[in-house]
Amino acid sequence: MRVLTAITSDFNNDGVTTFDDLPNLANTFGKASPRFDLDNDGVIGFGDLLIFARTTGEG
Ligand SMILES: [Ca+2]
Ligand SMILES: [Ca+2]
Repeated sequence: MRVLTAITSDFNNDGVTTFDDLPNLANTFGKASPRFDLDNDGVIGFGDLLIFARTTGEG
């Protein structure tokens, strides 16, 4: 049974959040993209960047 995982900042799915994941987020900036909407406000913006920065280096 597949378990849905929470949204993380690991956009390229390599197991860790690094700056390699940043282009994926930047590409959706200003758009509505649930996969990258870390603060869940409906659009990709600075709040999501802040969360990304805070989680960089985490698994
Ligand atoms: Ca990653
Ligand atoms: Ca957002």
